[in-house]
Amino acid sequence: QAGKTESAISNQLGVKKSTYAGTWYAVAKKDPEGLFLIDNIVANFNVDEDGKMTATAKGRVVIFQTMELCADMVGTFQETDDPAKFKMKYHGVLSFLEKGLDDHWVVDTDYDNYAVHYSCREVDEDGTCLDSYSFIFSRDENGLTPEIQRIVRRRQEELCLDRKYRVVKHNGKGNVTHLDVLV
Ligand code: FEN
Repeated sequence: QAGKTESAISNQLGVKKSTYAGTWYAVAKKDPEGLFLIDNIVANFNVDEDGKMTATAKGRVVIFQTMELCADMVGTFQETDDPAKFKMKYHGVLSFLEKGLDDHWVVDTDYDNYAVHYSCREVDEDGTCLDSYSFIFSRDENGLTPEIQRIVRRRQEELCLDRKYRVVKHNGKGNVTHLDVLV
């Protein structure tokens, strides 16, 4: 799918990391190619005394096509020239879970209610994105107000990703630990 060029996304929003910290519930996501977190996705951002940002993310994954478990992921962030763009190095607490180094852009946030995240894994020669994922995060696991949904929808359009998002369900099974095989 055609993505936006990198330079068109940047908004030079300086992320106030300590204000951004805390719990964010994924309420919608656009999947990348391949394996990904399915639902019950909760991220927790933390900033230490030196200003270094780290995050954990939990979410349901299905392994071996039949078993579901709660993936426990850890990420550390490096800053870039763009104050809203980070490099996120991540891995799973369990070694067979995915690891990688992804972009992590905070496209828009009001810190209190919503955040629009975007990551491009593969950039084409012309600067457009060939493989991306994106999360819409909410401070409230029950979702976003209609007013904020309108803001978010505009951002999704700007990313050329409108209609590519799926709602992320939170069904209360999210308290399973990473070895609770449910099936
Ligand atoms: C983010 C919030 C900030 C912290 C982190 C985030 C990203 C997490 C990602 C997780 C991917 C997990 C996968 C798991 C997996 C942005 C939410 C860290 C990108 C893909 C399987 C499935 C099946 C199998 C093995 C592994 O590896 N799942 O057989």
